[in-house]
Amino acid sequence: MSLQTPHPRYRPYQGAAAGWGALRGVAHAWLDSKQPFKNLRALLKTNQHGGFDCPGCAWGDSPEDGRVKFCENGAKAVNWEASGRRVDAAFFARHTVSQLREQSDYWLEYQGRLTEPMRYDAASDRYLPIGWDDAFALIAQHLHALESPDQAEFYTSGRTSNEAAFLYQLFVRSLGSNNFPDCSNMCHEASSVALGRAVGVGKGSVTFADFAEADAIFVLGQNPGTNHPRMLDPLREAVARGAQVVCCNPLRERGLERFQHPQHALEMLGNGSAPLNTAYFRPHLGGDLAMLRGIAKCLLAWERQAQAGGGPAVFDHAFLAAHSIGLDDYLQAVDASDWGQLVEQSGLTREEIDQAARIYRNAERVIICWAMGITQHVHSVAIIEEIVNLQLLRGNIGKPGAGLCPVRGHSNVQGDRTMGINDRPPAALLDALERRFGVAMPRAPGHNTVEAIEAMLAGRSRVFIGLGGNFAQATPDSARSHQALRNCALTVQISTKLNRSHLTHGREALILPCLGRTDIDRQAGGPQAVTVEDTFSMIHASYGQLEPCSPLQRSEPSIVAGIAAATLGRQPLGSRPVDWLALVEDYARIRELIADCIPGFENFNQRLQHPGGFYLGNPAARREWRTSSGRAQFSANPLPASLLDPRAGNGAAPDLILQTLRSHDQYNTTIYGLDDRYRGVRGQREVLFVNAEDIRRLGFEPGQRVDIETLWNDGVERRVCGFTLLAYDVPPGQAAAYYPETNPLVPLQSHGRESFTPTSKSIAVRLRAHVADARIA
Ligand SMILES: Nc1nc2c(c(=O)[nH]1)N[C@H]1C(S)=C(S)[C@@H](COP(=O)(O)OP(=O)(O)OC[C@H]3O[C@@H](n4cnc5c(=O)[nH]c(N)nc54)[C@H](O)[C@@H]3O)O[C@H]1N2
Ligand SMILES: Nc1nc2c(c(=O)[nH]1)N[C@H]1C(S)=C(S)[C@@H](COP(=O)(O)OP(=O)(O)OC[C@H]3O[C@@H](n4cnc5c(=O)[nH]c(N)nc54)[C@H](O)[C@@H]3O)O[C@H]1N2
Ligand SMILES: [Mo]
Repeated sequence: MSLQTPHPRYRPYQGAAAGWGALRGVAHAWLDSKQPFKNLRALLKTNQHGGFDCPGCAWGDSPEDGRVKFCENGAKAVNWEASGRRVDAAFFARHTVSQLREQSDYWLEYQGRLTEPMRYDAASDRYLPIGWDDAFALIAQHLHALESPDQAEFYTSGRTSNEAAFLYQLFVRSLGSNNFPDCSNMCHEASSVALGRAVGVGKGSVTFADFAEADAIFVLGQNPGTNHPRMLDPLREAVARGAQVVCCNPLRERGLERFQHPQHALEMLGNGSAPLNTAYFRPHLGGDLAMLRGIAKCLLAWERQAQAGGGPAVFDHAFLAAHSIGLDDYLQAVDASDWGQLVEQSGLTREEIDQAARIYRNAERVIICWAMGITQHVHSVAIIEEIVNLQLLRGNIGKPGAGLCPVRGHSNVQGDRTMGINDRPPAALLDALERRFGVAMPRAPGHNTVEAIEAMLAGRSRVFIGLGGNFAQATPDSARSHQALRNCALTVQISTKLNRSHLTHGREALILPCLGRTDIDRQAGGPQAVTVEDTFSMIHASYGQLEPCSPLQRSEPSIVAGIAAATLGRQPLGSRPVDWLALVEDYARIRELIADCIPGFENFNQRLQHPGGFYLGNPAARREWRTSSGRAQFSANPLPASLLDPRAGNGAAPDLILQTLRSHDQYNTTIYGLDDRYRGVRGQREVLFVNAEDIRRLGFEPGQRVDIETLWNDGVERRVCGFTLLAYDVPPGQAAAYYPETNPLVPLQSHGRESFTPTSKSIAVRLRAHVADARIA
């Protein structure tokens, strides 16, 4: 357990990414779990056939390969879930909720696994035990008391299995609502919107195998060394066979620069670590649209030269003619984007853009990967449409070794959307559900995360149910999202570990403890598997390996079924009734329903038996375009007038533009420790990364403590206090700090156009000296 120190210790990291530091990280997480021997056996089953899917990230693996498949941060996730510590009734008897609220997020989760259902008791300000049936009855009573089912919010976090997610959406839609705020709204929603419109499917078009065939891989706005460590493997292999890996990131992320394979012991003993990138560009926050447009402008110029001089074409004309629409309008937009603006907005020089364009042109097959550095801006949908535009010009979609790769976060966030966790469900899904169950499904759009917070704040929604996650801390504008939860008549959190969402509750509140991915899930029909979908649309089964730490924990599907049965009765649905409780006796029964309703899941139970699972397929990867025009669509977006929302800054020039990101020692709101190894920070998370010149320009000194305030036009004060200024290699005008500590700074209304994703990577801020000032010793 790393201890909080009053001042952060900073020493630049000299080692490679992964390597010995990673091995130490694994050993520490493992020993700290309090049940190392049990967990070692579990670890070896991570991502193996017959084992469980790693509850870490959504990166996929080669289905054929039998190697050890866990990484440092996957091992942390497993050991964190499989903790030997317990948060039981005795724990809650010792602490009032007000006392628990004083503790850090780190401390709360560190206390261990939740073991039995608890109900908040206002008189004693404590959580007291409650039986499962009474808990379900309380939820049913609150849901029945609503005038409309749209007065409740049904949140999902992306660890939820396909089986639980399918039952959950069926239950909520049977009640009559599409209110499905989910973590995806804060994550890859812009990818879903942009890809859905441009190529017909809101998912990536590549599979794991494509990485071995790519000539160039662009990695935009992503820190895989920390957040998708298994992705470094194919990247390194690509460099080794002479392919180009091009990184675009304002920060020099260690994991993108140099890398040692943690599973190759011999390499680790040597000192050599392979350079991973072959080119590294550092754009402005939100500058990627201008950079990509600049690359397209170079390609267009070369294409015109080729046409004039009879050289080989730069564009893939056969592909463009057969598959695309909107090229002329797009090329006009490219012509209209002038170099002065492209250079200024991208933060790159004309020469750098030119270099990126040459790499792009020289590659026959290009994969573009991206994550939160791309999706959490105001104009994220336009950035991702520009990724598609670029790929279309050279036919880089739907051929081996090329394509679109939004790298998903949570291990089943993509599967949850496939199962219908969607506030704007496609009509085809609702039609299929109606056909299968003979009951009318709600057609009006439901609430996404931002709209759910607004509805609870305004008192329009009065019940909140969270299927996993940590709504209070993951959402923007913490003061307002906390108030939103407190406004509710009932908040219910289905969770594995204690977090702030349990302590920021409605007038009545329930904590329902559930099994995690690593736990053996026994139902009447025997031990059950659940299924998940990775970022490459591979569906596979996950079997828990560890004995649950309490007989009172229940699985997510059985909790959802319990709520549904209590609310709707045992046989609720239209002409083809569903017996919720019978369904969870054997999850194969749930999968039969999924097979009946969700395209691509025919013979689900049989196909699941295949080692490594099965590929759901993606029409765009076959060059079938399920768009409004039946073709892949160019988008002719003008460059944004500003990289920020016009309301940001509120007329004043911001001191800095802040991005909020993850340290190496956290999983979203779950804080494993207070160190960020690759960035060289130890013992503290309340640090602000700024370059030394900006620190001086603003009249401060490195090591000084500051308060950070948001500039936004609604007159509301948003501030976090006492952050230590760390002189760091950040481009001028930018700053970085950790999520979730800085979530109070993100205005609820500051979200992506069309995506509603909070702009967690571009917040206009001003710094003030912290009153009780102190310096790094
Ligand atoms: N260990 C671990 N694994 C995780 C998670 C975790 O918290 N811990 N979280 C999971 C989840 S849910 C997700 S969504 C993913 C998140 O994975 P990432 O997207 O890698 O997560 P962030 O830490 O938000 O990193 C964003 C990166 O984008 C860069 N960036 C920021 N703004 C811009 C920009 O405008 N342009 C460019 N080009 N780059 C920019 C930042 O410098 C940073 O390197 O990871 C998943 N995996
Ligand atoms: N400022 C800022 N805010 C952000 C982001 C950012 O980059 N910057 N990133 C956004 C992104 S990409 C995401 S995905 C969201 C994440 O938002 P969430 O998914 O809501 O948050 P997590 O921190 O992943 O949730 C952690 C909690 O989930 C519970 N849990 C863990 N495993 C299980 C399980 O198997 N079942 C159940 N039922 N519960 C479980 C535990 O109780 C744990 O406390 O945050 C978003 N918020
Ligand atoms: Mo995410």
